[in-house]
Amino acid sequence: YLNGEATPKGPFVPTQADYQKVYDAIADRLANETDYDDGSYGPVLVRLAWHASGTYDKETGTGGSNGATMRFAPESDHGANAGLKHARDFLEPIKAQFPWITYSDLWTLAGSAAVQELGGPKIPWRPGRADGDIAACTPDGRLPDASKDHRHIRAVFGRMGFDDREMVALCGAHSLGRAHADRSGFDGPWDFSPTVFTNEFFRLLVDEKWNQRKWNGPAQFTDKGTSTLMMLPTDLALVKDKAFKQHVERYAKDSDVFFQEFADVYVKLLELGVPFKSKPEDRFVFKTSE
Ligand code: ZEM
Repeated sequence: YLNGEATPKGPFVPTQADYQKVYDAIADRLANETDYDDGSYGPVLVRLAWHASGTYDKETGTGGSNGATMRFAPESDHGANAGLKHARDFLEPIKAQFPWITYSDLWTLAGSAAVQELGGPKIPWRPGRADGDIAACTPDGRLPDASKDHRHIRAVFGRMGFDDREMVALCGAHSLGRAHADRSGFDGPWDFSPTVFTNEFFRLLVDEKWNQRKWNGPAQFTDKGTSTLMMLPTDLALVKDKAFKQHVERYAKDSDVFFQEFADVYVKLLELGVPFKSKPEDRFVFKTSE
């Protein structure tokens, strides 16, 4: 055994230090693999964790991050998951290095690590997810459709168990990354710093004037100032709906409030439907890399 110690009797039980090693390996790989989009795989890792979790249905208890069923078709082929193979493939060397971690724990841990490494708040995380089989794949249509309005947002996120405030906070993840014409059909970044987690998405929603983009693609919006940014119809629904808008304004005004409320609801998202044996107070807070 390692360092000539006696062979341990029971199965390997990873500790917080072991999960920190997984975190550190993800952070290293994020720092070294910069040949992607705006220089970081972080945004697409955040999206993988979200799409693995956001299939949850509180009525039936089906879906959620437990299971990592996006490894299988048909779920991997659902339109909403286009492009997430880049994130899953990015994590394969990590899985090979730490074969004891389940895919479902790895994908959510990576979502937590990516937010922290891109300058966002600490995302406390705990293990306990088991990988499922193909029979646990969720039906298509559980994730939100960007061409829809406030009623659709409330229906989809309500099914997961979120309230208005939580829905708005979660959508602040659009501070990160971009849309790809060859994935969703939409195109462009939401803000000027797509690899840094900030409240800029909310500031732009409030401060900019957004016009419908004139192009052949799906209806999306572009900023009047530079015409380089974009908003989805569902993003603009967050300022068209009064109850949503009050939270957009709070987050635009106060980055600390956004960071705190985002962290709480992203932790909740990543834990939907997981039959933990541990308690919330047992969550690990990972050390962010220097
Ligand atoms: Zn997104 N998202 N999202 N989102 N998302 C995209 C990209 C990213 C919606 C949506 O349709 C889209 C949340 C909520 C909602 C991220 C995180 C989170 C894209 C572009 C679309 C179309 C995909 C592409 O072309 O690559 C809708 C309709 C949402 C709610 C109403 C929530 C919640 C998120 C996390 C907590 C992230 C990080 C990206 C950028 C991915 C990348 O590859 O850069």
